[in-house]
Amino acid sequence: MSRPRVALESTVISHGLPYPENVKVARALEQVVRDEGADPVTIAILDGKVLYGLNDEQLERLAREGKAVAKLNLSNLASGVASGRPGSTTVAATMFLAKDRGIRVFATGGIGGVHRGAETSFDISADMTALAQFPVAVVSAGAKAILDLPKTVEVLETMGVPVYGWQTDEFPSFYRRTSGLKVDARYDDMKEMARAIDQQWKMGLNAGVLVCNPIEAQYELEEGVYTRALGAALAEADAGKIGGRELTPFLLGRMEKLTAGQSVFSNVKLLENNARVAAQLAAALG
Ligand code: PSU
Ligand code: MN
Repeated sequence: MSRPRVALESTVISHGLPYPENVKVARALEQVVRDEGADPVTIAILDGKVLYGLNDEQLERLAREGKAVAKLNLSNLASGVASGRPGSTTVAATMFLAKDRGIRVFATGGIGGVHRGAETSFDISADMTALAQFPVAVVSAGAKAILDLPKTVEVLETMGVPVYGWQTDEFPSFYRRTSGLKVDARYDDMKEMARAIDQQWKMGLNAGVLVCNPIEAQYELEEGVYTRALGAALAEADAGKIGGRELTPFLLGRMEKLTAGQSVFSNVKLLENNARVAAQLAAALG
C-alpha cells in the first residue's frame, strides 16, 4: 500500500521566511509529515518544470534567492513555468498542482484572503479562487491576521468552501488562536472530519476544504505585541503604498522586525503543527 501524501507549498520558503532559516524549516516540515507516516511533496518551479519534491540543491536555490523568485498564483503560473526562471507556488498554485497529481491534502501556514481595504483595492487572494475550484483539503492556522478576517470568512462561504475547525469552534487568526469568528463545523475526531470531507467530494461538491488548526497556545504571539506590531505594519504598508503581490511578503517581513523575530518563531511552530495534522488527515482519508 502506498503511503498517504501531503503537499507543501514553496512561497512560504521564498517569500514567507528569512534565509537560511527557511531551508531548515522546509526540511523540518517534510520530516514532521514523514514521522506521521505520510510522504511530503514540496512543490516549486525550476528550469521550466513543475517539481514535486526538491533535492538539497534545488531547495537551496529557491531559499537563497528568496524574493527574487517569482511568486506564482493561478494567473502567472503558466508564464512562470514557460519563462524557465525559478518560481515558488502560493496556496492557490499549489492546490492546483496538487490536485493534478491526485494529492488531496495540503499543509500551509495561513491562506491568503480578502485584504483590508478590499472594498476599494479589490485585493482578494487567488487562494480564494483556488479553494472554490479545486478539491483539496488545506490545513492552515486560519488566514493571516494582516487580512480582513470577517470578509475572508464571508467570501469562503459565498464560494461554497467548508471551513472546519480542528478541535476549535473559532476561525483562528494565524498568530493567535481566536478571532471571534465561527467555523462551519468543529471536529475533535480525525476520522469524523475525514468522513465529512470525503462525503463532500463523493457528492460532487468539488470545492476545496479549509481545515483550521489553531496555533498551539504556548506559541501564540502575545496579545499586546501582536496588536502593536500589526497596527504598525499595516500603517507602513499604507504610507508606502505597498499593494498587489508585494503586500503579503511586506507585511510578514515588517511583523518579523517589529516583534524582534517572535512572529517567525510562531509562524514556524504553526507550520509544523499544520504539517502534523495534514499527515493525520491524509491517513484518515485513506
Ligand atoms: N502563509 C505563510 N507565509 C506565506 C504565505 C502563507 O505563513 O508566505 C503565502 C502563501 O503562499 C499564500 C500567499 O498563498 O502568501 C498569499 O499571497 P497573496 O495574498 O498575494 O495571494
Ligand atoms: Mn493580492
